[in-house]
Amino acid sequence: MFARALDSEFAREVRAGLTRTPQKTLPCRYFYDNVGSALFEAITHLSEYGLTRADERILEAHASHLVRMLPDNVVVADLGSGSGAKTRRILEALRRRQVVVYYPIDASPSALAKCAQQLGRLGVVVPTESGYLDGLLRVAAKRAPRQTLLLLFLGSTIGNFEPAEAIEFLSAIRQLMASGDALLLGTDLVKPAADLIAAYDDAAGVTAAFNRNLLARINRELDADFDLRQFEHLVRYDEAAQRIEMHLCSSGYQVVSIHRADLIVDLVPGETICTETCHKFSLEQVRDMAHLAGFRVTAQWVDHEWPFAESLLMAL
Ligand code: AVJ
Repeated sequence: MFARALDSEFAREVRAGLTRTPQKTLPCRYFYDNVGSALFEAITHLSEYGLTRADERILEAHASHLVRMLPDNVVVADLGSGSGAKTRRILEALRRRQVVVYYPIDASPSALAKCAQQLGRLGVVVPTESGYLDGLLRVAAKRAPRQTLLLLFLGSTIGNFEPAEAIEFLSAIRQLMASGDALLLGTDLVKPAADLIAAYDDAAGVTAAFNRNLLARINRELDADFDLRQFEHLVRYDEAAQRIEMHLCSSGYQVVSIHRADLIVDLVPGETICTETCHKFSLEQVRDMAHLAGFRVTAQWVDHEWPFAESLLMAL
């Protein structure tokens, strides 16, 4: 009882996910500790994982056009900036016409430090270490009346939400924006199942290591005794739901103690823990989602090598 009163948010979410029936789950946002962020960075370089390169190609090809579609005097905020590599193109285009002020928002201090270091030469970088809505609230409070906010939500992180949650999240963002502000939304598009499976189950096993690291993190931070060798990386594509699912599959009967979450977990052979779902979209689904959340869609750019879209949304 007392131990629980002192629980961290991480401990509470792990306990809630691992006691869920019939499907145990873990929240994917905890993938990104320092090891996990480095593994994700490695994933973005894999030949099977075309998503990040597609995102970058679109920004490289269309950043100037995008900036021309915005009013003067723009400030840029970035939800889940990571190291900010993709954002560089936009800041470079913007810098040709105005002073750049850039607010990266990320939960990872190491990612923010890298971001400030890499983009600091392009303008004033004001890092915010926090969750998405919290960070946006803080940035919104700092902006001047005549400034237009360009909010970036790249990399198809929106795909981690269930469809109804995605609309709720975009609506919540909309509430923190002013009419006339812009949101650039990156979304991975539906493509052949084989390409998607390969992207999340790469031959070198980097994604498997990324997945298992979530258990390693629980071992490290919550004093648990997961045996990582007893868990298989498993990837499924649900065609009807248009989503990739990542699981960790128990190879035998196991009992795991997670001391700092005050929890003992039983697993049977073949039982899985669902660690991530990544929804894929059609262009029309992105537009519908945007409209339901209170935005107008003013442009959509598509990469055809790895079907991916960047949509420019204006707050109504
Ligand atoms: C960062 C959520 C966009 O869904 O592709 C990559 C995360 N997980 N490989 C994705 C991820 C496994 C990624 N997002």
